[in-house]
Amino acid sequence: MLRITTAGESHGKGMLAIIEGLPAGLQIDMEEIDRQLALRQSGFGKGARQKIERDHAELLAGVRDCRTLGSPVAILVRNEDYKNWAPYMAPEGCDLQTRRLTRVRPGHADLAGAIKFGTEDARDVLERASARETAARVAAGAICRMLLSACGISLCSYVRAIGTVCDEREYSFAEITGQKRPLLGMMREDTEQRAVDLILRTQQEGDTLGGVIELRAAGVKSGFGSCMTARERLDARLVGALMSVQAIKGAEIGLGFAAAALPGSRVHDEIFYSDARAFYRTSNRAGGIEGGMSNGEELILRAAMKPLPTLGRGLQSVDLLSHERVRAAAERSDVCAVTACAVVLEHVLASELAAVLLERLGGDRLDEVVDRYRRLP
Ligand code: EPS
Repeated sequence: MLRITTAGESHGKGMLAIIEGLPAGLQIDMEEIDRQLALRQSGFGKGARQKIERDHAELLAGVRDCRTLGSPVAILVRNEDYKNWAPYMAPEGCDLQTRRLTRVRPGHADLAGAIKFGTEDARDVLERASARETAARVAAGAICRMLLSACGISLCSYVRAIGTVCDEREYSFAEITGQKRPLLGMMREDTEQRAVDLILRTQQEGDTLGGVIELRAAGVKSGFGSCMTARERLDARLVGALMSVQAIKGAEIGLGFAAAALPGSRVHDEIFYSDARAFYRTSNRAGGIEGGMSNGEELILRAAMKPLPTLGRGLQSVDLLSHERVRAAAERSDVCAVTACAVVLEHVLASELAAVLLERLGGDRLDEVVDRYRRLP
């Protein structure tokens, strides 16, 4: 069974991921992991922190001469900012007063976390709740993606909306991989320009923005997931994976919420058969999943990211200890991280798909996994 665990605080020494259950013999392209980490750091609207970090994955265990051994794989992404934060974060002993955070931010984990874990300093909670953790998830997901790639499965994503700027068009997998624009991960120059203007205006107002990301997975054969138990349903697992990412407030598959307003004739994908193509469809409104199982069509998912909860202008809040009315803490912040979030979601999706794949196929060695996948209809 594939299992990924991460550890690490945003301003601690680094972010760590451990992947258990990978087959032996998977070739690891280390430059590719760093390329994906750099993509996660990209996107117009990110704040000062990304000028400090230059994420690099260090493989600590489970890989020898660039090939997995079948043992747990451990990956470390160091936090460059730790140099500045060691006096306040060092596990060995540190100053707990100077960077104490009690002006809890609406929308962040500060208040609920401080009460839950019984601390008088929300920093004890926010450091872990921070989206910095996604660096470890992208590093792990990049390796899972190499496993999927060996089976002929590929993923892509694009940013469909930032705030009110939305691109309603539909794009093919090839268009997304070939024409996506690097600045924001959107598809069209005009929407990108409007989104840039909106981000600049929002920044001046001390505010933040969210958006919508669309994800695709091509090459997933039919029969992954199952209708037999709730736990095995592929849609539940993939949406659960997307919702596990910081700031994601909604997720849908295929037509998603839009299906609720349409008659069945405009929702379900009619079935055809030819000798050349066997069973096939001429539409994919189900987003590649029927009855909790992949149906052989491309997987199509969308996720909604809320605006970041650290606002330059600070929202109305209450001090955790004095209970006085205050403006919420407003440290430096990103204005918009939707482009980075798209990269994170791709990797979280890759990790969950790899887990689903290995559960069905088993296999101690990559060649066994690949051979079993190829034999599937
Ligand atoms: C984050 C706050 C910001 C972001 C951080 C997530 O960090 P800082 O408090 O150091 O300015 O930059 O995200 C990352 C560091 C990252 O690499 O994605 C938060 O509060 O969630």
